[in-house]
Amino acid sequence: MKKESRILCKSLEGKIMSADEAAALIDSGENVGMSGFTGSGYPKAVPLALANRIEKAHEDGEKFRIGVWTGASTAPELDGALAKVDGVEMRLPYQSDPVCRKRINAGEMEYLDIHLSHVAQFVWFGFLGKLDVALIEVTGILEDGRLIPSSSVGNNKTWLDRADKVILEVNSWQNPHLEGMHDIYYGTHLPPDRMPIPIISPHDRIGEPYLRCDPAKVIAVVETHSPDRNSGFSPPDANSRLIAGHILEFFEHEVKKGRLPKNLLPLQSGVGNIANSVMEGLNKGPFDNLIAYTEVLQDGMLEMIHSGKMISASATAFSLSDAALVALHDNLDEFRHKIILRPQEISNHPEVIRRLGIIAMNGMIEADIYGNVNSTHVMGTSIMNGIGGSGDFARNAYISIFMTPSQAKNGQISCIVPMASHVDHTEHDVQVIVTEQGLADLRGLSPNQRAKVIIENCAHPDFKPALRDYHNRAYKQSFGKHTPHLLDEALSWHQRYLNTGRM
Ligand code: 0RQ
Repeated sequence: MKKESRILCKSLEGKIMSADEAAALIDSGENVGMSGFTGSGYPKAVPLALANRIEKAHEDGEKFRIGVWTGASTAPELDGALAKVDGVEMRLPYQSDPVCRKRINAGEMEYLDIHLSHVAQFVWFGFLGKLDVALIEVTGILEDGRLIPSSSVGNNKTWLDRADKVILEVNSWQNPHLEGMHDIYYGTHLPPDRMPIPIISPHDRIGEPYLRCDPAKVIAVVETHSPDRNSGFSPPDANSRLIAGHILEFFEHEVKKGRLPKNLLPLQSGVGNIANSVMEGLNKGPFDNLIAYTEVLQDGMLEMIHSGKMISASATAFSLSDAALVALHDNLDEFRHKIILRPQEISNHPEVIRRLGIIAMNGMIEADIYGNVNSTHVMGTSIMNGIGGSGDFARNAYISIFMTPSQAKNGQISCIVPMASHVDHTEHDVQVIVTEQGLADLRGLSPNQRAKVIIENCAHPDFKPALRDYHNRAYKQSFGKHTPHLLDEALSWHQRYLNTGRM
């Protein structure tokens, strides 16, 4: 498809305009549902133009802020640019931008950190207020106004359905051969009329390859030619390799015990270097015919599909390095039949995750000795990114695994602590914890049994004595012995190390 042939809908030809003109159609106070998920498929021109407009308005003493709703994290041209000019009143549901993070933690920007599977239904329920504008990147527009989605789907279907005004960015950088890879399901209804989601196997297609869009709602079409923000992965370091090794060994053990089939169960893998290393480990490991039912497709999974280790992957977005992107584009005809991109309300659907029996593997900031996991807040108060889809998967998985190096900040902080300073995943949703030190299988264990296994198998040797000491004293002195704690001491753990100069 040539650049000029990507807008085939005649009635939209008159709506083609510059990013500045499109940005002028967004008013202060509006909630804008933008495309974008882990650096792919986000609008690349209008948010920048809007940031310029907001900056000028602020220089003129006029307040101009909008609500920014997305699929998940985006890029400096969107989150970074709007946060820099203090243009965001409320951000939801997930971000990972340093400028955004700074503003949120300084109390200058509101941030609603919610489960990714909740977003679409909360918008339909009316829980989040009115959605005014949908600003969506697409690969192309068909004659009848339907849209060829881009490199992520996220919440685009919901934004297009619910917003009064639609602005489309048609990005000719996106590969036209993405057409046919997406599966947009239009069968979700509101309670009490909901029906089961008819996905029986992870690779079932249940919808349509295009996003429906009423051309009458489209107020602007902007043509762009800009790359996605691709994520570079560092080659697996020693810790990631060890973590991957422990997980592979655990899988082999589970297969031997008959608790997992030989090709495992559908895999979900979180974002980041460790998750990517686990995928690399699986690519070299003994398991064949693997399947993914996940949220984000990273390099490691793409390699497994290419090598034949993995037969199919269902996700809502790509998050690839430059090299992997080239491989994707070079082999898109092969990948299109093996990869399905779905709306995030389906990729992260609790009912489907529970039924398919997903193996969930996610990163974390810290876990406490009883297995409560903090995925989001450093020292309990500063947001890192957000819960993303980790809760959707962890709560409903067949086995929920959380992984982290045992220490952060060059060994100054233990990632195993007496009491998690913020809890995203309770002890009830965490079956396995892994660090480079080892793996703690928490299934069937009481809190005190869990504490022993987590400390002995996962904590770094430098921190083991203090953790054992805490648990022993808590067991003796605590009012209740079921989950013993010394409440005054537990949450001052980090502070204690700060005072002794270890942090
Ligand atoms: O900070 O970059 O300033 O050095 O946290 O830590 O070790 O690089 O690990 O990239 O795997 O991220 C939980 C953040 C882990 C991620 C989290 C500091 C550390 C570093 C990153 P620096 P690492 P990762 C589906 C799944 C929630 C969303 C999710 C995440 C930075 O996995 O956002 O799971 N998860 N989604 O130094 C202080 C500690 C720390 C710490 C780490 N104990 N104390 N700082 N750090 N542990 C995908 C989506 O939902 C889109």
